[in-house]
Amino acid sequence: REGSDTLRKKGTAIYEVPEHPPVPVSIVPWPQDVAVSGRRTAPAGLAPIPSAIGKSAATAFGKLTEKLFPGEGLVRPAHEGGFPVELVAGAGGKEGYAIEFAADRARIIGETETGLLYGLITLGQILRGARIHLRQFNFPTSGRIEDAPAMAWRGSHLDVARRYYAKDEVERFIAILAWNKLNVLHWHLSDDESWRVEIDAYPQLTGKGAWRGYGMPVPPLLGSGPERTGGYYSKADIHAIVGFATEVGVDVVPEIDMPGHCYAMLQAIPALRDPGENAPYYSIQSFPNNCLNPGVEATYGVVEAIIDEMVELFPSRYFHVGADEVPEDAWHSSPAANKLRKELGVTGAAPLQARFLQRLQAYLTSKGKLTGAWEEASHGGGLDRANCYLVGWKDTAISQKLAAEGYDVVVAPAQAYYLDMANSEDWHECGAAWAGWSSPEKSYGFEPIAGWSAVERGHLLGIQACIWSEPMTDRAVFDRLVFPRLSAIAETGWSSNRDFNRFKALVGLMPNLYGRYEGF
Ligand code: TNX
Repeated sequence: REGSDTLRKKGTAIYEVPEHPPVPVSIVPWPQDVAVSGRRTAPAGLAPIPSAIGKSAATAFGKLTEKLFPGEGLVRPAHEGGFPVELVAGAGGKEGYAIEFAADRARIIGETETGLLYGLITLGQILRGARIHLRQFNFPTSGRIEDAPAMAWRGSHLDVARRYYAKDEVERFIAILAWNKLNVLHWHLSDDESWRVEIDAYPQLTGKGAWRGYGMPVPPLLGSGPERTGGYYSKADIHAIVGFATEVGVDVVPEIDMPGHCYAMLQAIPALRDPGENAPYYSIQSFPNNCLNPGVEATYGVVEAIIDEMVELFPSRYFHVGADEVPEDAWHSSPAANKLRKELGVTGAAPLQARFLQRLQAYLTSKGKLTGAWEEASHGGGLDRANCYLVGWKDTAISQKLAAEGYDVVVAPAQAYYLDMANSEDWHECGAAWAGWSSPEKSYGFEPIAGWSAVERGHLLGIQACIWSEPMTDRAVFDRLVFPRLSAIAETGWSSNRDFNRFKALVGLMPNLYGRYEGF
């Protein structure tokens, strides 16, 4: 058998395995302060021991590791040789923790269950590193780790409309988020291609809108068998998914994309179209007349009934209403829209869209929710800034300007944080390229808030990756596009001291670029 050295000389090695990584323990995202020493055989497993605090953290850690690394035995009771890990109350804030190492035990100190869970995740990563790369990584016997996140909102968006992800896949993804200390799933549940959430008041939304072949004008991207033509999440599925996410510290923010990207919804409920509209307009993705019409009064009742059901399903403070990519000539031939234009004394699409969004926001506010939207929600009059946040996806200069105007913002620039973009400029790489390509190094090195003033930073909630699913034809493509860039973004959101060489050494040793998620 050829050894890795031979393969490397022949130039076939995919990544370099550093003999001496720049850090002795494997942790991603890298903690605030690591001062550990000593070295012991990697323990057989971790045995979390809750005190007055830590019970939920221990349970969540068990579920997480079982989902991500089944059969690895990361958790093992102390009487079966598990390494005792005391979970105790102390300082740490909302998500921070400290770990103290001794030869025969460790202690995690935290103020919240999430902080303690994050301490366990760090310890689990250290254990896996020491097990799998025993020459390169240590399981320490003394010293201390102190940790807390740099940013409050560390998320990923996931588009399940262009591609259906089964419940287990969504939960696996949530587990990966938690393992990377990401704390928000922005869940894109509807689009032109489909509607994915069960709504009792309008069963046709999923009955018709969740499946390919309802009359969409572009051919399905997949279509390789009946099981892949669609699907949706029942209310029970959503309860289970949100319940799991909550346990592992992930806030699930649902998105129903409106008024644009609504072709599936309009196919399912054609009564929402203005019958007098007699000319087409096209979305950037070529869907004709795909926007809910702000001049059709019935729209508001339907949307409110949908929101009523969804706020029961999603406990998050936030509800995202989309607002991206409404064509400039939307509703140009609609008598109902033109009537509203006349009443408001406006022209074009943006003021009508703003009017629509303002009504949605007022409704969501009455339900106790903060309205989320893509950055275009600021067009044509904008939203009530006190009760919303915007996701900036174009140039970060726009996010900065929105922050200066008083909007809370989440920064997710397409050129660096859109994980559907290809990893490299090679023509045969999978992934899209309309926003350019982004290597892991480029995503890692991207400075989302360079040059922002203190006031602007005051309106920064944080950052997120966005995963659009047009190119996600299968798991291998998904993994290749999403990893390790998701972890690169996680480290930008978490760590106050970034270092690409350290990141690269850790990722290179615990690869997750190809095949199934390997973790760190
Ligand atoms: C733009 S970014 C979109 C999505 C597409 C994505 C593909 C944004 C808010 N809208 O509808 O899926 O590009 O990269």
